[in-house]
Amino acid sequence: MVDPNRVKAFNEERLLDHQTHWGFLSESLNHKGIDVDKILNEIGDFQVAIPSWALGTGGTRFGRFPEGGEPSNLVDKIKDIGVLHTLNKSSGAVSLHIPWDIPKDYTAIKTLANELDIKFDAVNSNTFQDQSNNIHSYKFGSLSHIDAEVRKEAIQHNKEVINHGVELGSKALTVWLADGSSFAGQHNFRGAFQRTLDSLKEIYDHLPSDWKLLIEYKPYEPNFYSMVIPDWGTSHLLASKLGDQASTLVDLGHHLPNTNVEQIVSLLMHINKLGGFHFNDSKYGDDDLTVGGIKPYQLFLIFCELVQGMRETSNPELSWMIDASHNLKDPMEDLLQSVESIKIAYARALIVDYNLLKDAQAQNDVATSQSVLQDAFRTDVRPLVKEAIYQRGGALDSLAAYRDLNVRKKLIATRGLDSKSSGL
Ligand code: LRH
Ligand code: MN
Repeated sequence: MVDPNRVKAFNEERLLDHQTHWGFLSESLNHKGIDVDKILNEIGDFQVAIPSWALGTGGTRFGRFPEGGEPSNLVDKIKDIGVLHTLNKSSGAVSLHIPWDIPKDYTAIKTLANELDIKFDAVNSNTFQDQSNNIHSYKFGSLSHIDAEVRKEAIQHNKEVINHGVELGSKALTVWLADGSSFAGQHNFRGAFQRTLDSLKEIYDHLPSDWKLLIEYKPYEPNFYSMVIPDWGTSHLLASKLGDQASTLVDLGHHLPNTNVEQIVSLLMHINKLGGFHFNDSKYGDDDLTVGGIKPYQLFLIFCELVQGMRETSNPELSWMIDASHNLKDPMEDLLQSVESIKIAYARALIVDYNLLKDAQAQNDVATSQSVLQDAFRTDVRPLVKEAIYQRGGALDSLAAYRDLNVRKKLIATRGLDSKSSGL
């Protein structure tokens, strides 16, 4: 879809302007004693997994406004991620959702992904919808369901998702449960928790020894009185009872307003039980909006905890994934902007002077602690992110390149206006 030579030509027009800004920034960072080459490599190597369910227009219950040219099968989804990765050299992984994206031909899909330098990150199970071949309904839950036969079917589904992942080379299963209640008295909290734990144990025992089980929490929706796994504490309780291969997945949108998410991240890293992320942003609920589009300072503070945690704890390697849903924007433009926001937040967190911060914290010098962080946040690190991507053959401005190359127009020409992608 995207000819790398067109990306080269696109960059040539912008190189001089980039080098001016990059020259100024790298000099000022060097002046502060920052190891610029080390940061360039950390930012350049950093890959974010693209959700297979966010390459189309999910819409809301009130309406869906598709752009056209959506990928209606897994091959086209991998190809679209290939376009993103060609432009930003930062989207080298996909997170599949089963059964929305069951590969028809493992070898063909792996070959295509390999050609596009795309790896398979965590696979996601789905026991929040009834599939046509379901024997039982998940209306009243799945792993927590009062009926053992329903739990058995949900457990079997998760085992099958693991098997699909093993075929693809994935190393993690993400479990998010819609299980809960919408009316007080509808179910017994302790019973639901215990049934969920027992079900997860059977799934855990099916994990290959080098796999992770990522337990995703969410305070509400689609249940509106209680969720069986509403918060990080419950997710961690389950993960700690299951074993070392189980950890907590933090979806940024799964927090009640004003929750201190960076504190949750730091504590889970402190106990080596942070498994990964679903990056997005939100104003009110689980809005699944562009990363860093509403709370960029929170995203920066989260990465400050991640940078310190990755240097000072032995938390296992994390799964870096986006979880988004689109209705007003071109899905691929939104994903390009989200990946860029993540890299900008990470780069800002990497230029923080943590020694100065620790000294100020030791003196209870609050103003200095604040300014150490704000100095980094107020530094325009975009030239550094662009340089890292440019050095790997990507576009100096992935969104502008995407438009310049008329990608959406070409997709509509080949797939039509009405092609619909599976997912949310
Ligand atoms: C639930 C969730 C979960 C996915 C779904 C697509 O809100 O964040 O991660 O399974 O979105
Ligand atoms: Mn999620």
